[in-house]
Amino acid sequence: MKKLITIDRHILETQTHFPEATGEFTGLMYQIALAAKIVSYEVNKAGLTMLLGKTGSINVQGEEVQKLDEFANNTMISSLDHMGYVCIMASEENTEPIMIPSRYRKGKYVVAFDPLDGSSNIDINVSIGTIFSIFKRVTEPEDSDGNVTDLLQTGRNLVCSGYIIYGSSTMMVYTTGRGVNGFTLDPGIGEFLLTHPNMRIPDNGGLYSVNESNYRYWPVGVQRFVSMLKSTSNERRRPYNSRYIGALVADAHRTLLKGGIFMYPEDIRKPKGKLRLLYEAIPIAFLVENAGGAATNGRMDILDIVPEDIHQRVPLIFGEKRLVDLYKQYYREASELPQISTQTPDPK
Ligand code: P6P
Repeated sequence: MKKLITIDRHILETQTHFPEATGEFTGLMYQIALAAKIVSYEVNKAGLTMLLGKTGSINVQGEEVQKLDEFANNTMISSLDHMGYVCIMASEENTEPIMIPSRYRKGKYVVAFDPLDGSSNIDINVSIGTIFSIFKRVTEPEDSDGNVTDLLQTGRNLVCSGYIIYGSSTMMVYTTGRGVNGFTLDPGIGEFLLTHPNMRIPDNGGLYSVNESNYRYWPVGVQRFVSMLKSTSNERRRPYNSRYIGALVADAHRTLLKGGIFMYPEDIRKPKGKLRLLYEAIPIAFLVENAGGAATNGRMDILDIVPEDIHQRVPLIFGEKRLVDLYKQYYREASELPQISTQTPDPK
């Protein structure tokens, strides 16, 4: 019988890489996997239990909060706040950092997460996901409340990052800096089983992923780069294929498995980009770099950016390193040109 490697066993084996590990990291990852199972169960029956539809409240992003958003957020918080592993958290759904209740012990880890990314796709049954970043606290003393300093760390300090994708099957993909591994939930036994060991981004995936409705607002270098990908003047001598789901976790998962490049550039309407640095760009960038790819904001590595705010937006481009490097070249060369507006004005 083929050896079944559960995520719990894999996490435990990963712990041996951390000589100072006290079991807290393992416990923290168990709790994230538990939250993932609970959210997966609800996502997969949402259509039946009327969890669809909106609660009518508005979150910090100015977006209508859907019931599954709230459920996923509450599940992540309640799974992580009481075990003594965490000293502070941040969530896309919470304006302020999430403090650990005074009745619970504070731990050495810091977790930032997007509890249900792509939630606008819930009602149309498109894959959605949870994304998380795990850091070690940088403030003292160990058993005190964490603070925003613990959250505003660069991706180079990550201990772990990952996502759960709720699609045709539920998968949890994570890295601790030593390769990327994917686990598929077997709902029959309630276990995540190792199905995608040592994920590596394929070269020459021949795919590009971007919302082209923003074309006229992009920097000219981005316009030129995407036009090149769609022409026959690229190295393939034929246009790249376009794939865009509009849910970051789904687009990231496809990029890890099939290659290509994903872009959410800044534009004149969103000068800082749309995606969030701390709990979207940084965790995805850590995964992509550990799978042999690259992630940039157009000028520098995502993992080198120092967050200034827990909800800070950032341009996010990731995928095959060759393509990401080419994107940066187009971006740099165009930015060195005299700045003339090439954005097509909106029709009167
Ligand atoms: P657009 C989903 O709302 C999300 O936050 C990400 O999951 C996704 O990558 C992006 O926004 C899609 O944005 O502007 O293309 O709809």
